[in-house]
Amino acid sequence: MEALIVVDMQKDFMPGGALPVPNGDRIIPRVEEYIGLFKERGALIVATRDWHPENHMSFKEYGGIWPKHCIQNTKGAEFVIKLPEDAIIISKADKPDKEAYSGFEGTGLANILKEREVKKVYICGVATEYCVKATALDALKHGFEVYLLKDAVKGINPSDEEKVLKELEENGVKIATMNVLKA
Ligand code: VGL
Ligand code: ZN
Repeated sequence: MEALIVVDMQKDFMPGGALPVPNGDRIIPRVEEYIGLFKERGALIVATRDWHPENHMSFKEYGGIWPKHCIQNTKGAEFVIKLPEDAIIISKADKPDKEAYSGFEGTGLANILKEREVKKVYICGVATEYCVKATALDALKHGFEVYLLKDAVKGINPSDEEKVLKELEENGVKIATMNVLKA
């Protein structure tokens, strides 16, 4: 079984949002194309979301480094992509005193995937050097075969992109694109 993991495609991470990823909106069509492709392949579709309480420790006001973003049940936390009815939504960093960049951290995602006999995971979304990277590395630790969908990720700092992809590859993540998957 395969799973597509769409990381944090939420309003606050898009241009105009509270913690924007430059050009983050440009990958929306490609992410939706991947959702369609993986649905056709019978894969599990997982969408993670940053889901912070109003007083989250990652916010500057509470000693963290980020402006307030993705607060539970607000507009900024809404998905910007269309998801199928049966998509699995994974909410992370939802307690005031714990940060979680990875979709596997404190969410039970590894067990959900293992119960469904998922072996390969394909990862896209934002931000490349934070939540995408942490999710990919955790997926490796949990023993999955991991593919990063290079044409459907964006970073907060675009100049870090090459470095991050190289680091992921060195750790065993495979890089894929739409051309390769459709071939
Ligand atoms: C993220 C910074 C803070 C992310 C989440 O989704 O990459 N980055 N919270
Ligand atoms: Zn966050």
